Amino acid sequence: MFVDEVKNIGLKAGKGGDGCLSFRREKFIPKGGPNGGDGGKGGDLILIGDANVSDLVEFRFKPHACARNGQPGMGSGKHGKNGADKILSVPVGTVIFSSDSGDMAAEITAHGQRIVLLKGGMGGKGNETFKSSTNQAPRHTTPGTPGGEGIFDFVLKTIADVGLVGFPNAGKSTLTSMLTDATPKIANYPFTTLHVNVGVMCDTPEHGKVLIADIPGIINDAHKNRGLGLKFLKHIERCKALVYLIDMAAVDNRNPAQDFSDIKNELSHYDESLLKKRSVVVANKMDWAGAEENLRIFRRKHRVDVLQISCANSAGLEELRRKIFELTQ
Ligand SMILES: Nc1nc2c(ncn2[C@@H]2O[C@H](COP(=O)(O)OP(=O)(O)OP(=O)(O)O)[C@@H](O)[C@H]2O)c(=O)[nH]1
Ligand SMILES: [Mg+2]
Repeated sequence: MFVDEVKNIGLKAGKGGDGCLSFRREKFIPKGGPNGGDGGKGGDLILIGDANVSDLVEFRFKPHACARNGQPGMGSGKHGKNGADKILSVPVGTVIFSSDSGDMAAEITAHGQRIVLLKGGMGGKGNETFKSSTNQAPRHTTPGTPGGEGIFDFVLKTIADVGLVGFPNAGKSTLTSMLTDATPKIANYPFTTLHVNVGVMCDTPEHGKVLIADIPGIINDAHKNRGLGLKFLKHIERCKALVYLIDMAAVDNRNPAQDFSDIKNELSHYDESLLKKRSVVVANKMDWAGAEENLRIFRRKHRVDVLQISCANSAGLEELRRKIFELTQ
């Protein structure tokens, strides 16, 4: 199970410990003076980006977490212990929204990034603090303040440079396996991919790290929840560039020209700005008999540059690599 969205996660930071009311009581020392210590600070609720955590499944099964409360102050001027922080490891790319307002509260975009989502309460003051020349025996203390709390929705939006979009069976996962270190499942039937796969295409000083995201295929009327719907498009929202992968084998009476129109139409239903991303249109399966003819028909309808490849014989893959570097610079 791959979980990329969990709603209504109840989170709470720790309350500050109360200040203590106490006086020194020692033999032969009458009126020993105030010695109530301060309360400890409440623990913070902290999020840390962890590249080894791949999804949000943990929160599906445990949709709540709280940090520890601070301990109350004690006599003899002792401070209460601070409450332990609660640290939640989340996948890189997690966006946190307030469930009530829908406003974004935080975003984790890097491994090791640390965000205090909710601050623990302050410890209260013990009566020792209030001692002064005019008040030698204060009976005043303050309570610890409450920690922050709230209900949040966690949404994982994968961070990749390039997103692959296309109809099911177009060869997105095959291409991902050829260009990157990822090993997604590949099969000759639609909806083989059921969640996002991210692969590293390169990691060099010259080009930096280039990540490619392979998502499940989109079909016509996906915005009406046909097929797997559009919910996986959140994983390409943050990509710099898109690769439109068109299946030129066009078996089962597919129409590549129509496929491209449909994909763009579905993307625009999700978010028009996806269509404004830098992109390349790639004709796959050019090894197939009839692919050339299908491409000719495609070109009559769409006046766009098309890069021809075949994952079966690796034709055009080097050129596509170069194009991807260009698009992601
Ligand atoms: N002849 C030929 N077959 C290809 C080529 N690229 C992919 N295939 C085949 O097409 C089929 C589908 O490939 P996938 O990579 O699983 O397709 P996908 O786009 O990831 O499909 P979904 O995950 O269902 O959206 C597999 O049988 C592949 O072997 C190609 O260039 N030429
Ligand atoms: Mg696939």
